[in-house]
Amino acid sequence: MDTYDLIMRNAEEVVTDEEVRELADDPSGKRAYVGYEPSGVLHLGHLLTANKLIDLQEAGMEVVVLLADVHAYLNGKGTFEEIRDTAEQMKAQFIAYGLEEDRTEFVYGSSFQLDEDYTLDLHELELATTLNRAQRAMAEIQGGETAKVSHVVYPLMQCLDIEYLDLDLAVGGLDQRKVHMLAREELPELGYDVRPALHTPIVADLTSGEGKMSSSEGVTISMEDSTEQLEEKVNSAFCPPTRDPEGDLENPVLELFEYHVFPRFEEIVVERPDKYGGDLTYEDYETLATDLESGELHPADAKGTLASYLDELIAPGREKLREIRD
Ligand code: NAL
Repeated sequence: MDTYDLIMRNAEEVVTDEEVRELADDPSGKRAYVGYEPSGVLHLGHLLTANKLIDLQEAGMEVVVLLADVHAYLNGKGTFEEIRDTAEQMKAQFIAYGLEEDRTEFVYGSSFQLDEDYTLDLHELELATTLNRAQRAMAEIQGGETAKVSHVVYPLMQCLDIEYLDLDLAVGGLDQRKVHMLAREELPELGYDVRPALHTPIVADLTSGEGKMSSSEGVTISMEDSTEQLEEKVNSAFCPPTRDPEGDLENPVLELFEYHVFPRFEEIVVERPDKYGGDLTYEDYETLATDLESGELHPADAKGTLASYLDELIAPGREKLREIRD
């Protein structure tokens, strides 16, 4: 795959395409990053952006993972001490998942966000941004209440981080797009450069195919799931045989194949007894999706296969978590 295609694989949106093409022309030494509010257990939402970081490493870029402890604090996730603890666990799971340890820089937000220069720049941004704009940037991240002052400081700090971490590309889920748009607008006001952003899709809720899969509501798959729990969740997932003609409902089983399985495996084997036609081998997502729609691939076989590949992906992280907790 050429570098541009690798960078763009499974990206829902890039801003702007032209800037990303420029990066793809000369990726070596360029820095891409994702920020995560530390959380003790990684779930598929984290792994979707991690897959993109793995793509970017393969493309020759340097990867920065921001362990956003101050952001988590501003978002009410606990005391600094609790957040730090979960950040260490998060880091261990990312490495177990496949981020290359010696080519990934893990940075704590608190290691630079409390410095004087940073604070003064933050105040300048506060002065330049309306409350309304900052609240709108935060709404999709916080998912409801943005009533605290901390919730409007949060997106401004996220904008500044892009400058302070000296990044060439900001990566995030589609729910981060308003923050990245704010950054593109505001950073030049402070005399800083505009950086391109790449957004990954938001996977639909597993059981309904609607809205987004989230750890706070509904079902998500995490590093903590046993093989049996994983099978149970995947087996009860919504998996309509044909694509929704109205286009409102997604097929989460197909989405997981597309965003989580195909990027990490050369080929996917669906094991079937000979009397049901024998094994099927897929090298690309489209062929599998077409077979599911035509009936050639039964949803039950698709789900069983999905569960076993996901299990393989999370097994090292699950093992790591056990080690940490024992
Ligand atoms: C992402 C988050 C927090 C701080 C960041 C700083 C710079 C770049 C990305 C960042 C977490 C993200 C979330 N807002 O919703 O998980």
